[in-house]
Amino acid sequence: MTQPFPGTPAFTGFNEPARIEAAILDLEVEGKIPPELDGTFYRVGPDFRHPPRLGDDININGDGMVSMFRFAGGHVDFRSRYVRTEKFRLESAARKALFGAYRNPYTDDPSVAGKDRTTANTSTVFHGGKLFALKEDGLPHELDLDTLETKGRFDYRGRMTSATTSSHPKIDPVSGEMITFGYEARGLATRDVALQVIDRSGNLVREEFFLAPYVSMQHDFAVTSRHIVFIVIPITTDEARMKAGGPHWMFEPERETLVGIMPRDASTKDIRWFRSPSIGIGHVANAFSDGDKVYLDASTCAQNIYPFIGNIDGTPFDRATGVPRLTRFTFDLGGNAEGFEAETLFDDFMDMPEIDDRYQLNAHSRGFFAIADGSKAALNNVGTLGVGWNTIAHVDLARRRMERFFIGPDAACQEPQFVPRRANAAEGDGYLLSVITRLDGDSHTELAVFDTQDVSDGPVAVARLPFRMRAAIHGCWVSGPAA
Ligand code: V55
Ligand code: FE
Repeated sequence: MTQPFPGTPAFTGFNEPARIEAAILDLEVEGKIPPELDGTFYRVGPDFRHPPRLGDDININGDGMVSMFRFAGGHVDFRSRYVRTEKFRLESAARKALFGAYRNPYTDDPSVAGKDRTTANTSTVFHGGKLFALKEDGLPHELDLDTLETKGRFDYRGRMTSATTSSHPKIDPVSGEMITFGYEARGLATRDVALQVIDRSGNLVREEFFLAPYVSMQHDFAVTSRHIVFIVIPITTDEARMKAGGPHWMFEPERETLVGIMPRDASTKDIRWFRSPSIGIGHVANAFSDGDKVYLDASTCAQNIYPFIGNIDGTPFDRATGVPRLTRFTFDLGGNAEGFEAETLFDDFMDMPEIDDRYQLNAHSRGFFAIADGSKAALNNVGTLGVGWNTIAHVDLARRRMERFFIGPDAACQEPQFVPRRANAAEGDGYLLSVITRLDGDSHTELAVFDTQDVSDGPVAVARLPFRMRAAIHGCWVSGPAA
């Protein structure tokens, strides 16, 4: 590489690109890895392969770097590898960035016109016996479960006709189906949304298109045992703006926030839209149906939730109205009201929600989060999604209590992953895995294992990498030995 990375926040400190593809047998462990932990923690995040074409960039535009921690018999093995997207292959051959701004093909080198821009950098999912890396602007990329080699872009044998599919699919623990959706489904800035259902064996069995009220960053959605919930927040696009080299997304608070709910066994024509003045709804922890009510637990803030997205009136990102808090929304399908209720469950600055996946789509009482505790020193404000998480939390929703652990100064933790202690363990009883990066003079990344019974006691084991990784975003746990 003949050019350095820029000295901007997205490329320095915790965000400095690492670009390390590694295979390490038996990580050094402090403490004791619980021997019953048997399976693999996969994750993916943005790690820029090349300096950005336009001089600077936003974190979420980095190339997808997948990593895996495989647990067996008290040992942990590690592997990391870039997803070989078309973008990655073209740019690697050229030894430089050819693609420009996030989701703006008008800023690309003409030599890559029409090529697949996706970075596959946001989440991993295991379904139908296959592991995928996901990004909401493209199709899934299938990965080898052992080597992380990219098997290729996956379109469900031609049956997925949408151009996109979400980074936040939901798996029904009862039927084994995966329910997901793609937005901008018929190309750049299109209003089309595709509802997609994949059966437990991995066959796409339903793809139904509808029009969103307006084109919006639909980063997450929700599913219950009986309903599907689409979320439209006022982060909007504008093709003329993109043509002029501007950003794909801007926050436009004059627009309403809309939540569309349909029965799973009905058509997208039956979506009923609930509405409110602009609020920011981000990651979904879970949702469930009870009688005529649908309950949705999600990270919510008053206005723009993403620091990396500009406000359309030119004002800077406002942290005061952008703090995500766990909020329970209630939608009443029994009445005729267009509004809905919102209750803040905790006042903490928290996001990256996880639950015990055995309770997905059904009533849950436990949750796991990353918190940015502003009362502690050394908060890094430029983590991958614009926040430096410094605290891991296990939340008891029934009692409105939480147990939390501050990971120490000069450190940032990532989305926790819950693993049940055993197949029939009680809800939330098990282990919590979180990757932590420390920049305290001995910069490195480590994987902390907490017992969910005693999160506030700190990790029971820490597996240490001999280098620093760039932070990942979302991941998944695949139980059992190597495939
Ligand atoms: C988010 C993350 C993304 C993205 C769009 O968390 C939204 C929000 C890592 O990429 O492309
Ligand atoms: Fe996400």
